[in-house]
Amino acid sequence: MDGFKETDVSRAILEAYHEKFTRALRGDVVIVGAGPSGLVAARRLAEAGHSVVVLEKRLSPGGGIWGGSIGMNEVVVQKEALKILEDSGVRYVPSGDVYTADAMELACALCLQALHAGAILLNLMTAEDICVRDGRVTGVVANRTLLGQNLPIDPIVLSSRVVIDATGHEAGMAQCLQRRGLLTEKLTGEGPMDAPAGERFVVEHVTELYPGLWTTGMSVCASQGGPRMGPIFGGMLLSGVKVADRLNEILSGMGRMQAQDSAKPAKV
Ligand code: 48F
Repeated sequence: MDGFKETDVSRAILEAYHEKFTRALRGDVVIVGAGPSGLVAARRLAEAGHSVVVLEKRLSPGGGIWGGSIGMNEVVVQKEALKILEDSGVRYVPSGDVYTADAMELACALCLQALHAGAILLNLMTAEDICVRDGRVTGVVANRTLLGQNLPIDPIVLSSRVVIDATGHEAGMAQCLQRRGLLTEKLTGEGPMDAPAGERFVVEHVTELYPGLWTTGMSVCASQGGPRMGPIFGGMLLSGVKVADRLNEILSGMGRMQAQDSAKPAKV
């Protein structure tokens, strides 16, 4: 147990993280936000053979799952999304017309499944801006959480063929484009609470907001005026599946990116 030096610990972390971060610098998909929609999309895209990086600004991935409703750590899921729970090994119990699952179990399972599928997850990493070249999103500008926001420290760039805005209520990547006047339609922000309508909206309106920038989860509602819906998660999970399935089709059609400079605009 004591046959190592303290510097061995530091070196091991530096080398492993350096290797992981180097792989993350260029890939098929960058997903900003490790909430339910982003993690489901990450797993599905990675399982299809795409290189996927998820950036999460907080210490813990899982987004809004952990807190359930006002800190009661249970989440509600509709029957249409039960297969996603089953595929992730998450247990659930019926409750009237819906089902409940332990929030901790769901957050941990989605995270583990995304990692085991091959996605790289970088926490404490805030996507602070987006890269655009020739009218197409080509990656994100990231900085260490708390660092770039508080000190004049330059960021780092991760390039990808597509970026998914899975930032939840913030719709952060879409906001970056709006600030530059690059979106033809103004972001409308979320509508008032209407859970059944919101659950439909978040799946039906998954879209490419700008060439190379897709939305999933609550950022779909936040960017296109869909209603908010509170602690019901079936729509978030299915929204992650939907964006992954759309991108699997598109990315497969385009072939693997050898170099970002050679990426061509997606036909959607
Ligand atoms: O908010 P979040 O869980 O998004 P979601 O997948 O799910 C929404 C539900 O949790 C809930 C709901 C249920 O009905 O309405 O709100 O749409 O997860 C978004 C994640 O993105 C991270 C944030 O910390 C959270 O973990 N995030 C937000 N902005 C950034 C970011 C950013 N600029 N860079 C990196 N991570």
